[in-house]
Amino acid sequence: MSFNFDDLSRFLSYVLRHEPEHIGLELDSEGWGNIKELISGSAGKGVFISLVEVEKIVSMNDKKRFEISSDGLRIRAIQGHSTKLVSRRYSELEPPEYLYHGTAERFLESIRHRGLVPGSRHHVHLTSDRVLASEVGRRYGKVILLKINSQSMYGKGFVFFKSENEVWLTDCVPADFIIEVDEE
Ligand code: HQG
Repeated sequence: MSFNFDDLSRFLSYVLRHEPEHIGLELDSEGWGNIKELISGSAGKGVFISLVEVEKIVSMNDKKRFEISSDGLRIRAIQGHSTKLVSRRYSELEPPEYLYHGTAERFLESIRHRGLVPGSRHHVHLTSDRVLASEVGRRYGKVILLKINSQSMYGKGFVFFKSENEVWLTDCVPADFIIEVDEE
């Protein structure tokens, strides 16, 4: 079976963020796994990917989702994990006044009641880029853009992290800090 670049990139997201055991790959708590093991484990599942392709996916990735270690031996997803093997440390940072989260209309009732929760991932994902937030929400249906009063959350003691690829992360966003924005 042949895979195009996007398929391979999605496959890397799947194993490095969610199911490393699918290819028998070990990840440490910072998300690092051995590239040779990734390549051989993938081949064992019929996904043939060369070292050059891995390097190309990492360097050309639109959201800089992956990183290769400075010795060239290991690879990781920077954020977005759901696997319990990984528990990354990120830099704690004061957020801007507002951050954005794109979601689907069908989740809105629940979000109004419970606020934003991480679901299967380790954090709620936020961005300073409202266009990007809308694109993320669109993946799940009719998009709703939520503006998060992040500075006010921070003032109340909520902790924010920023990943190396500029994604803002926090444990939860209570409904009081969420403003529903009309995109049009
Ligand atoms: C929703 C992309 C019901 C939430 C992006 C979202 C991101 C609730 C979905 C990264 C809820 C979870 C993550 C509640 C939250 N009730 N639904 N109380 N609270 N939700 O995919 O943030 O392209 O796990 O709004 O850039 O959409 O993959 O999270 O719709 O950084 O690199 O539950 O994925 O990056 O969905 O996306 P996800 P997300 P990549």
